[in-house]
Amino acid sequence: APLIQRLDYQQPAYWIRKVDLTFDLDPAKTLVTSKLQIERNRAVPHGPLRLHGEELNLLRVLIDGSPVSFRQEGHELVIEGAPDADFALEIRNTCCPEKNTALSGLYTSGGSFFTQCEAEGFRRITYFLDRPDVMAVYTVTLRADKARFPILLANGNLTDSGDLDNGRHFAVWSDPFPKPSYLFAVVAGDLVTREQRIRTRAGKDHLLQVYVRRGDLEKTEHAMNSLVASIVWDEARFGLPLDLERFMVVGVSDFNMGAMENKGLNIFNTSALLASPATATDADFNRIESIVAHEYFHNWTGNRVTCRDWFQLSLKEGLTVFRDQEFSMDMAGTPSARAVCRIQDVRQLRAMQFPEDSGAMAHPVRPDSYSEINNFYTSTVYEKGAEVVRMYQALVGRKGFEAGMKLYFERHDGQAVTCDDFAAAIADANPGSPLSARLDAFKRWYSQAGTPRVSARGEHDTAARTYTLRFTQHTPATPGQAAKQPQLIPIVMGLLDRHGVALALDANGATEQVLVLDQAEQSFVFENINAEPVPSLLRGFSAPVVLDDGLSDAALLVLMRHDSDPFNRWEAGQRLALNRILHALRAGQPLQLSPAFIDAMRGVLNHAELDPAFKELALTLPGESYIAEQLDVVDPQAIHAAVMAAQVQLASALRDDWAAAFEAHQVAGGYTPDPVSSGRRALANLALSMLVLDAQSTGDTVWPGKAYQRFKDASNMTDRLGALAALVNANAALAAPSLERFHALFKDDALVIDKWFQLQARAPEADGRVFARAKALLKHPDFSLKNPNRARSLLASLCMFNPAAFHRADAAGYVFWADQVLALDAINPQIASRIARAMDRWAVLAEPYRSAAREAVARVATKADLSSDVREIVERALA
Ligand code: DPP
Ligand code: ZN
Repeated sequence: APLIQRLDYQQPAYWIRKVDLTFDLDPAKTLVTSKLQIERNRAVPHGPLRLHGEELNLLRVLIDGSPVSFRQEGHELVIEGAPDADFALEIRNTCCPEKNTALSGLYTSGGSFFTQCEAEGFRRITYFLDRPDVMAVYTVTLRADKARFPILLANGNLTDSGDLDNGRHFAVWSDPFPKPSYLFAVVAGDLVTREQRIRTRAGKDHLLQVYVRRGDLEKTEHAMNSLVASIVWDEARFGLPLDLERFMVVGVSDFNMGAMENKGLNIFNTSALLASPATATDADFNRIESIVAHEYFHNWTGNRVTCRDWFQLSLKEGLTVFRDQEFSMDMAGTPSARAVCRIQDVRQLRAMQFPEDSGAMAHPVRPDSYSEINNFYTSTVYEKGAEVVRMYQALVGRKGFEAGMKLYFERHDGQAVTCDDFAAAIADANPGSPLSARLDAFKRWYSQAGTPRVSARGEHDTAARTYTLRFTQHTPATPGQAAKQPQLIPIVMGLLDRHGVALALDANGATEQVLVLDQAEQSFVFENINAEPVPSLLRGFSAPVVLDDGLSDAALLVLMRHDSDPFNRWEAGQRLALNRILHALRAGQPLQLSPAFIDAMRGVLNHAELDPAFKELALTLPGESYIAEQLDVVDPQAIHAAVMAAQVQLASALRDDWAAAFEAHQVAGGYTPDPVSSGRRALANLALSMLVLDAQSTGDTVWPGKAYQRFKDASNMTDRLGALAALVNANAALAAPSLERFHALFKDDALVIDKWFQLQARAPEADGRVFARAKALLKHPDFSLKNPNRARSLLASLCMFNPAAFHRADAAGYVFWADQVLALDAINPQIASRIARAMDRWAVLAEPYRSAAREAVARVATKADLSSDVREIVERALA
């Protein structure tokens, strides 16, 4: 596939203003009749009409009712003789939904029809100018067998429906809002619905519907509640109302992404929609709330204002992730619960985006080139993109940011625009802010890949009573970008004395300030500082950078105990642990936790005021991929050994405290996924896993027995899975019977069986046992490469989330990876290419992993008929 360059953007030669589609739905052969109102774009030179089309069978092409000559060039239908004046184009084609295993375009799942059009799936339904800057008004007629497909849905409002001959029926939908083709959607099948009517602030009535398969209805209550909460929040926080009479959400079990924001007809992976206390964990409930909100928020940030081209993807994704993160924090409520959300988001960023930003696929938030756009739905575009939006807010303030959003919609409602347009709106609404003065420097966040390294050193001058903070910054080279310019970095900070008391930073007595870095080296001087303070920098993780503040363990302990910023309290504890682990790894010595560290952790665990959810995060050691990020040469086995050693020591040293914590954090009464009770469950589950781990080394059988009992008796999935994980992760003797029992209990619930696969493939490796089990699971009757959730539950779990099981001296993990990527590529290139990314960072591996990993990537690359998706990933890896 050719490389597409951002700077090559040109407007299309034609606009499509109106679309009238008719579907005669049949799983084996669906007939699509498309009538398009087309207008030449006079802003660009006259040229042929080139429509995208893939995997289609073309039946006829008419212009203004008459046959016209055309040719097919690769994936394009080319019409030379299109009229200069407005014209009507009619196309008839067929496609084959039941053979569509790529799950892009129109496909079947569980006997129903679904679509996925973002980014370029519409061209697999019919010929079209399948690009986001072509926006049209759609009318859609669906015709299908009434018994098999009683529900017929498309975007917008239902304007007509009725019966046809031969047991068929029809429905006509029209969407009043012009939209790009990637937001088109159709659903047809035997589905049931949960409905709710709401009246919004503006006094308008709306119908909300959640459609799922028969039997799943009782699992949709949480999604519906989340939708209502999202609607209320967006109106309150940003003044953005629901603009549709009817808003529909549909669940499907075969889906490549989490969910999709099609106008008025969101389609969800069932994993991001269905929840009941018995089958979903607290984390699932949270994730569903945030994805339902995310897709709903796209209705403004993405749909009303969309992207001009796919290089601008972060315009809608970074912004919408930021919005869903803000929503989750507001829903969480208390400052502590908000901090827990923030910590979880940062952990995710560090685990996924930081490695991406330093690997073969490193790319700017607004990429410069791609050959397959599906490969750029990345954590850089999403999560780093959200951090960029968060920095706007840090620089202009919350009110200023809201004003900027208002201006953005005033200027661009109904348009397809760019990241530059967004930046201009926020800056223009905030003249005089540190942003508008240095907008060009700020926009380097869109153009430069790589995670900036910031170093900070403080110097206290006793005589002058000043404290000087000297910063340097540097962004490492990334593929195609050797030299970088300084980034604009907001550093939210404070100073503490050595007893933990916050110091005044200025004459007004403010104890927190935002320093804005924009040079390679910069200093800031604070006056009236009597003694060497402890700096608390990058509070709330105010910029997506790696900070080296050179703080001693003693200083970190002050922050951990006293910082007013809960994020930095957590961060200080993580840094203490990280320092220990890195020290051991660099020295090649066994890890030994210090008594001071153990005491600090005990202090956290037994603290009278800290929330259990916060404690759980503070007592969880840094992840293996984040530790790997700190090292120039990565030995996954050594990292795993160090983390396991730390865990065993923490388990043993705090044994009595864990036991007390476990007992003290039982949740009585019925299940609710609220932050307080989910925090208690999280801490109890961590305690239990520590106790079972400790029992493995002492030979104690009490705690494994208790875990087994809890596993059997649990009244909710969080506790049941927590107990099961404690047994499996410690390799307890009771793990095998528990896994068997769990499978038998939930064999008919695909989403729970996904957890069963995932838990086994993610278990801590010891003696190759986990890898062997994962390989055996490939042959399990419930395993299938065709269902993306199932494929990920085994393959991504092993290859991307279990480094010690995957990176083996005998290279068997890499052989497994290559085999599965190739097998999957023949079925579903988008999912194959996700798994392919497990090798992004092969070049930093220690030997013998490095050479063996490279060889496996090269082997995949030699396959002649790879998809363009996987080809781009492996070629970048080898470049
Ligand atoms: N469905 C994906 C998302 O919402 C892509 N738009 O992020
Ligand atoms: Zn999105």
